Amino acid sequence: MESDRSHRASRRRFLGGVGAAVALLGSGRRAGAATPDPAITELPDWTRYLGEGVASRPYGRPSEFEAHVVRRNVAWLTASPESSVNFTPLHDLDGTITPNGLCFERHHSGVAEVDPAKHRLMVHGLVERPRVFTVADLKRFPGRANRVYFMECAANSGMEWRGAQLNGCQFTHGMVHNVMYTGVPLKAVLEACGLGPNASWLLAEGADAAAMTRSVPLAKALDDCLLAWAMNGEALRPEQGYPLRLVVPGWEGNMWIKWLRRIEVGDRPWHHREETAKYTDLMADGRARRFTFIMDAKSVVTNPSPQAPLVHKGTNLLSGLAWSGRGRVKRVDVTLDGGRNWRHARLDGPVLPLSLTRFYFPFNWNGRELLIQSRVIDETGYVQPTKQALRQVRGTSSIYHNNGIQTWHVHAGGETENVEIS
Ligand SMILES: Nc1nc2c(c(=O)[nH]1)N[C@H]1C(S)=C(S)[C@@H](COP(=O)(O)O)O[C@H]1N2
Ligand SMILES: [Mo]
Repeated sequence: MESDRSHRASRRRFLGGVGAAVALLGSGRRAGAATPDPAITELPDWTRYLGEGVASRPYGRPSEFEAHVVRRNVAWLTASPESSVNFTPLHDLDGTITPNGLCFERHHSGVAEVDPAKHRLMVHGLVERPRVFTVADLKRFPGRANRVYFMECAANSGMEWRGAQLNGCQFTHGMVHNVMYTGVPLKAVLEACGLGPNASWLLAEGADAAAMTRSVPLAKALDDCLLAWAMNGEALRPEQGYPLRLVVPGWEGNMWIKWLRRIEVGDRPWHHREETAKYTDLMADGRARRFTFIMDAKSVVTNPSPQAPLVHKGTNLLSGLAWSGRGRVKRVDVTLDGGRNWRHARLDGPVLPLSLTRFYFPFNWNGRELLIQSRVIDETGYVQPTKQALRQVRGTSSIYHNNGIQTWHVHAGGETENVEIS
């Protein structure tokens, strides 16, 4: 102890000397500066003292100065926190990958805390060899795959059908996340069970208290679905379905069954609750559209946005995210004047199919009002529609599949607001 303390004291003295030298240099460079910047002239504690050792954070966590970067929920949206949603803080993130602890959560009966030793996946129905797998069994399949996919709840932006409502892209667009999944192609597991001649649909069921089920066309299951046990290199989080989740690339989040425990193979869809009473789209004429599986192309400017207003006059970097359930993002256009002039944004980072794509657009801000929008075009040529165009086809009674163009109104002071222009 004693030697520790004297070591620290001498280190302090030594660094104090360096500090004085830095201060001299600083004032020498900026001759005449009235108030020297203490961030330059004074040595902070983190330079003066040793930091924590390597044994103090066995599982790392973000800096305490990032404590505001969290998932948030909107209390009045749902009747209970167990059947509810929180939102990814898109305005505080960059790149394309969502950190595991910030992936939005949508549960119908809360987070199931599943013991993997007691978890099984049963595959039965129209198969030649019904089988029960442990997660360890699935990890022995040779065709293991790593794929980056976005997952968007069909209800993302669902509160905006009747006009601009929530102030923040976290709340208007935060029911989306993008991670690298590790798992086994569902095709390999189904083939191991031997598909029956009439097999054409399957039912996936979760082990949570909701025992959520969705029908999935067999063609999709054989195309690119995964049974995933990992996200971004580590085990799935309980919130995301630990120990096993169904990955249905490009299709609505509701089909990505978490805590997956059962797959029944059949010859027709089941028409359960989640595909009749919920996750259907009520049209203007009172009829409902069923099985809107694919998430259409969508984009949003994440910065600036209501939670991340403009503060700097001069050069700024606009940033945002674009994605499409039909393939790759081909182009993103940005306007600062409510759609009079459109410019191409620069895509940066990997542009993967069925994955979030990052875009940037530098601009100069002189304090004037702006009406900012982004518009994505995917590789099929599909162009993200305006909200008015969407409503012409869909009416205003929908909840799901609102991929209309978002407008942010930057006021003269920089505050930024969710608005619509017509
Ligand atoms: N078992 C089960 N799976 C589920 C759900 C659920 O409540 N239970 N919610 C679904 C819905 S509606 C969505 S949008 C996604 C949310 O996944 P996330 O929590 O990883 O964001 O999971 C889907 N899978
Ligand atoms: Mo959802």
